[in-house]
Amino acid sequence: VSKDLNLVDEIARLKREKNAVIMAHYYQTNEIQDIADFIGDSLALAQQAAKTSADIILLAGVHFMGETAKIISPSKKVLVPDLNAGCSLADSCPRDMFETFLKKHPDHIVVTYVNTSAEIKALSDVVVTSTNAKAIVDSLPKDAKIIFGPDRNLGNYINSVTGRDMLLWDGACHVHEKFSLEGILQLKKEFPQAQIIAHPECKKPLLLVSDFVGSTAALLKYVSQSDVQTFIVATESGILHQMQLAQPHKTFIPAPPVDSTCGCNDCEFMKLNTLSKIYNTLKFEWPTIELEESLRLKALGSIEKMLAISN
Ligand code: CIZ
Repeated sequence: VSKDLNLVDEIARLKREKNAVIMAHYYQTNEIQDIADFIGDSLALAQQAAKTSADIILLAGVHFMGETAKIISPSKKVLVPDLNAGCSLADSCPRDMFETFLKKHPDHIVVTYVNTSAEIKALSDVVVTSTNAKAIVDSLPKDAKIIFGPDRNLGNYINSVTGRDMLLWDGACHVHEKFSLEGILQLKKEFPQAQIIAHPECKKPLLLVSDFVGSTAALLKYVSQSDVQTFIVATESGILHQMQLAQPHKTFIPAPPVDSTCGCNDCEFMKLNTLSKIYNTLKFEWPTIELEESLRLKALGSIEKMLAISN
């Protein structure tokens, strides 16, 4: 990309010319969030993908989010800025191993978190996000046997708030698992008025000391509605941008990771996306997300069930 190019203007021009829309996840960099037409968690992005009238969806997030958009909107061209932007949680649930696990428990309803590949969604009865996981599990018959995957921390948390005893797949998100409980409690000593707020993908000891647990959308809503002025935020640091924009006079402190050489918890996959990659992706309409139709249709069923319960 030429240095003279004003990327923000050029991206806006390409979007207009091509009837494209940019959807960005809360974990994207501030500059990407600032040029997005729509910012949200994966539930909101999926809902938006289902109703957009754009011809092209550029999904600034990680690969499974682009796949979800393509599953829902097959007639649209779905672009992602970097095909290497994967997800440690999705990778912790390979299809062959998950299929073998399901075969051992054929009488279970299969509930999977949206952070999975299309292959895993195709093996699932219903998909959930962290925003709607409790409501969807609550909607299942009380005596149902349930498998929940791939996030063991979210699964444990949903078990605790629903009173279920779901069988959990042993996966996790590397970003949410690396927060330092010690470092967070130290911060709490320095800022005794601050509240600790955490994403349910964090480990249980951290959730137990948190004042509020919720998805990115729920955390954002919570900080806007609360009278508290200072928050220690235990999720990927990208969400702090929208929190600060919504509440400019409040203080948001990113929860420290175990590795003290880096100040906050960034997801290196989310952060692979850049403005220049977005420009090139829109210009060349590549890379695209492509899915085999039979796989897409199988995955669609479990996403449609989720959207029907969430809408
Ligand atoms: O579901 C999502 O978008 C993720 C990955 C986190 C959240 O809670 O929003």
